[in-house]
Amino acid sequence: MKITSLHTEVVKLPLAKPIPSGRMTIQSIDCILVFLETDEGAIGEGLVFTLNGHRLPALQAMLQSLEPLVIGANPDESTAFWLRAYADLGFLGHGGATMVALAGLDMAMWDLKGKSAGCNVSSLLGRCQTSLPIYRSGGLRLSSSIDELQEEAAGFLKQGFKAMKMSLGKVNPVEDRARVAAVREAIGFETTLMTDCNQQFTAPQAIRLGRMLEEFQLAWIEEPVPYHDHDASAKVAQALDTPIASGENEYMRRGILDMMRAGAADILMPDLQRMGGPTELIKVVHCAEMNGIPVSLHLFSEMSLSLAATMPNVKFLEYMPWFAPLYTQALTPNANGQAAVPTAAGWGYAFDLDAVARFKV
Ligand code: SMN
Ligand code: MG
Repeated sequence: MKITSLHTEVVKLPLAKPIPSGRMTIQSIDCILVFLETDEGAIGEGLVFTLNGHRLPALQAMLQSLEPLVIGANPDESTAFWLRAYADLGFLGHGGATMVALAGLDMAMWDLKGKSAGCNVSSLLGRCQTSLPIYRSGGLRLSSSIDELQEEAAGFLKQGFKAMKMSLGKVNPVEDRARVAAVREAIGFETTLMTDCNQQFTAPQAIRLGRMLEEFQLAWIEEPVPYHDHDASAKVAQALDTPIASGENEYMRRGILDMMRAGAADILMPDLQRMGGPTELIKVVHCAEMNGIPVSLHLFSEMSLSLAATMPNVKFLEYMPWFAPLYTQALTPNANGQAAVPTAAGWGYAFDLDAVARFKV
């Protein structure tokens, strides 16, 4: 089996309401869909994205620049392709657009591996879980009033979610505390509640806020400090009983290894596109397992689900509704608030080509 063509489509997913997040406001989610076709007629799919269309042409050009390496590659030898591309991209660096582009191709390659074997990606690696807890992300934002927070949280419960994440980062910690209290009041203590600071605090600020929030039994406090300041994150993790989660902004094994060595996070959150795709993500998650560190995979739930099914230390998947319009099948929580691992070949989630045409730029 040989890859005979690489095709990319750019789609823009506008948000009904802009989302203030950390130091930026998200207006649109701009994806590059990757299609790899083989000489046997199979098509493998991958998806990478950027926010607000920023540097989308650069990312697309980066993907296309790998065409000479991917054409002729055999998906059964995906690690060989990955290593060649990794080495080839090294001069520009193993982070940013280079690794995101590699991720898009590697995702499509893994889809092809499953499709050519006639099984889900989870079967290739060996499942240990058939469903995974998912949490609703993308809501409960800093811009919402207390009433809106409570209404939205109750709505997520009605949709079947048994876990959800809210943003923190008000200037006055008393305000953040009141907002968490309001969400807890709306969802009770049986629902899992995560929080995300999106790097807004210094270590002393985060420790102070974290202490004020201990009584709310948060599943975790995410990215309390700038993502690269592993020492500061470790200080926060040591000072608080509430687990600290981080890792979505790090690239490749080096970023995650540095975090592990520093004790920067109790829960690691590798991101499929920043890991350069499944080939590296699998190694990183297994490395966390060997070090006794639980993982919650960041975004990309439609693909992460099949990988997480084979990883005993993945305790949660993030469900961000942004990408749902692009797929033929919806990812929804079952009665236990878990997402069932798909059984269809490849990722088990396929692009809806009519929708892709509608969102195409
Ligand atoms: C997040 C990540 C990427 C884009 C938007 C929001 C956020 C999360 O940090 O963890 O969901
Ligand atoms: Mg986050």
